[in-house]
Amino acid sequence: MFKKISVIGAGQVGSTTAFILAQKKLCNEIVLIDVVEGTAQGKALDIMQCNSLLDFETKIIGSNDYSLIKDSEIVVVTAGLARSPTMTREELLNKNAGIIKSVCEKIKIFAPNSVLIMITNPLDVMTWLAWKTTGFETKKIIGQAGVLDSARLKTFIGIETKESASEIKALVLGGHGDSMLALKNEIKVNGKKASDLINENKLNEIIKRTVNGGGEIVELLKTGSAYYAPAASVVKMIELIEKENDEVIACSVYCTGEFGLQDIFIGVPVKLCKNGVKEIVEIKLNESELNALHNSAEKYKKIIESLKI
Ligand code: TXD
Repeated sequence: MFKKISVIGAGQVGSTTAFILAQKKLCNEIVLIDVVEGTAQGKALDIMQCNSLLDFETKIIGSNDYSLIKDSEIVVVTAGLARSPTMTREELLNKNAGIIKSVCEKIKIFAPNSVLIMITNPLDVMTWLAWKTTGFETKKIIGQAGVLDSARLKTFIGIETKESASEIKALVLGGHGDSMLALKNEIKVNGKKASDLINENKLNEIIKRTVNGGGEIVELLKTGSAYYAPAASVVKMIELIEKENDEVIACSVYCTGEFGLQDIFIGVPVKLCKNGVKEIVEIKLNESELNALHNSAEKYKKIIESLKI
């Protein structure tokens, strides 16, 4: 059990993360920080008032004061703007870059030993910016995207095969955007290859829906973007950081030659531990998968070069 986990940004993803974390009893204290006066305080109080109903002891503090994140083992960064229906993740770039820079400067001062989980979009770029701003060891900075994209794929495969989603294995690599890459051959339903159970057209349709998984929800909601599954994905990562087991998930992490990728944060298979990234798992990819992964990484390298900060 962690002593303290802080969540920066008490909007939809941040507050839902705190709400699930409290119920999972993963830490003694959650600090929720937001720039808007009252938002974090109100959400924290609301979540605390579930304690007798949902049976948890977690203390939840909401504040605008970053000094309260001191000694956090994990800091989750959700601060930023969400995508509107007409906005791509990349258009959010410069607005969110300014926010992430200011947030990470404070994390560097108040929680220099924490593991950082980044959520803000465009995810792979903001994860890189968090590294540049904090100067933390690369293994301590992890972007959340692949857990969510893989979960979306599992949901759709589960609906199609009528199997429980928890019996489905899937991995989505690459950047959190249109260039993400679902590993078709890795999709297994109760140990069987999905391609033996679902016809190719349908499987391709499911993969396409996964790639547009966030966009589909943005269009339905009209304002704001998805938050239940994104928050649950963060909590899953925190569980794995705690357990330090060998479960392999996809996260945006710093590559130093793995899959031939250099000097970039991008979604690859990893194992997590209390220090952050335990290991990047170099599973075998075919040539077209490797190309797709490299193209995705190149795309984000270019976006990083275009950053105006
Ligand atoms: O899988 C993923 N990585 C994603 C990412 C899945 C879903 C959402 N994704 C992105 O997360 C989304 O595109 C946004 O960039 C972030 C946060 O999404 P959310 O839906 O939570 O946005 P909200 O509800 O607008 O909340 C953002 C909060 C809001 O309360 C602001 O007041 C606050 O961030 N904010 C700040 N807090 C602290 N410090 C600063 N500087 C700050 N600026 C804004």
